[in-house]
Amino acid sequence: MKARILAVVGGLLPGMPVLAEAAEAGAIQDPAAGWDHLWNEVLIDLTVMGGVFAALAVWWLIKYKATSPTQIGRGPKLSRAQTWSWALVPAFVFMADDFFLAAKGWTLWNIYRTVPENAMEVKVTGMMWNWQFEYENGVTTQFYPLEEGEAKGDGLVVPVGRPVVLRMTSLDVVHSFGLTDYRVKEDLMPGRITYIWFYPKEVKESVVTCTEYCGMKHSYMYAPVKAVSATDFDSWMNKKKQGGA
Ligand SMILES: [Cu+2]
Repeated sequence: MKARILAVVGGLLPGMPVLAEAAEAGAIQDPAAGWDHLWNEVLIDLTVMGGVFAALAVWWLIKYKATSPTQIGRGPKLSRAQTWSWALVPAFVFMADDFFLAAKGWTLWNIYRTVPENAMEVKVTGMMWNWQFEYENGVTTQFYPLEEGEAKGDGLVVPVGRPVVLRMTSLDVVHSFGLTDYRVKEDLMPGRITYIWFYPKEVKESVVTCTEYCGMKHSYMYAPVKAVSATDFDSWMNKKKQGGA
């Protein structure tokens, strides 16, 4: 049923391949692609609506400009039906667009909250002031930026082609895991486990930063997120296992 609703919503307008694609059974939905798609759509909507209002305002300013200082303006005589139409039709058009975007936002939010079954799980612990990543096999990595502009540790290494779910908590204060490249962000709190997932599709290095001010060395709280090929990931993991978790 949900898939059918997604397919109907996804098929409403051309240029909505992401949501239509999301309805395909078993396909991994990339939240980042959905986020970009919705963001672009909001920008286009704002531009079109802003353009319409600006053009009308300019046109009316010129059309109804007073031609002499003594001129008294006169409004057009509208019937009751015309009055209601002018009030309701534009309101309906713009509200319909708002609700349409809200519905797509809701669909995207559900994608963000639904972790794919084959996702690789990594436990993330945030603390003043570094990140710790623990893999399912117990291997743990950290990342410490040092005073001299150098750093220690691997950060988060993930294989391309497999979704990654992060189960996160904090040892002390509220931190926030902000991974812009994958369009994800979620808070970490002591005594509570929160989660987000993302889908690395190509080899690249990104940076996670703490996006909640957490004290003196908040700006030191960043770490590399390396998406590597599956073979590189396996050999990295084997080395880690040999070196002791
Ligand atoms: Cu922090």
